Amino acid sequence: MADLLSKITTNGKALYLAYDQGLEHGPIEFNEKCVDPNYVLDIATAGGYNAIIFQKGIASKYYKGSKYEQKIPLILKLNGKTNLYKGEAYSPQICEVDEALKLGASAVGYTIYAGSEHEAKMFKEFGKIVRDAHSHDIPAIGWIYPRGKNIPNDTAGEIIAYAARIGLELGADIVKIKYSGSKESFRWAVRSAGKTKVVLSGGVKVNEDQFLKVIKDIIDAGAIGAAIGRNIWQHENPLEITKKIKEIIFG
Ligand code: FBP
Repeated sequence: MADLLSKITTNGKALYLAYDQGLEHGPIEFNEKCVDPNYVLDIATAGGYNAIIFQKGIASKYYKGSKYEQKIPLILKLNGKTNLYKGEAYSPQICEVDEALKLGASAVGYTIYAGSEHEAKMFKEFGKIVRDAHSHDIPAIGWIYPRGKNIPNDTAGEIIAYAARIGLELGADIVKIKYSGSKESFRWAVRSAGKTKVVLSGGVKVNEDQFLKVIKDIIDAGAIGAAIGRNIWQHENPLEITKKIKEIIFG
């Protein structure tokens, strides 16, 4: 499994720059600078991130065939939804593994809203994605976010540990989970994920010290790193905070 992750890790650790929020939340997340995917690609390459995360539209227009393609690996997100959709949580698949490979992807990602009424559909789609990805020797990353009317607190310690375990059970190579609120509860999530590696999902932009403390907690707890967006490209100095985060993750 270590070989499968070698293109998107450094000594078993990882830092990914996520930029799929334009679909998930809309341009409300952006300012004049970070609305431009090239701005984010510049941060990712200059900051030495292990990979950039895009949906297929941005991957085809800004990454494939560009100067960035040789500089930074791509993780292609295969499903997505908008904030405008208010139904029970479901994120349909909008791209196949073979399309991702044509766009230059070194790994694929997929969001599962565990506990949602549509859980079964997402499990089925992800099952095929894991199979297809592994048949092409690339890793599959599960964004596992328990969500829906049955999940009153989606960041409770036992819920986050369950999310991590779901990743292991479904065959994800890496599981991307939210912070559970403490180092101890996150450690249990990492234990629950077993041989599936764990990365943190960032969340809304917060005070820098607060964010660095979370990064330290999750690394102490055994996570391999983080897949984050807003706390970086909304930051007034993205490369400065990147450097601090890398010191914690890579030592
Ligand atoms: P952030 O670090 O900006 O939170 O990005 C991580 C991420 O998983 C993105 O990949 C995704 O767009 C977003 O969070 C989804 O967040 P949510 O579903 O909680 O609104």
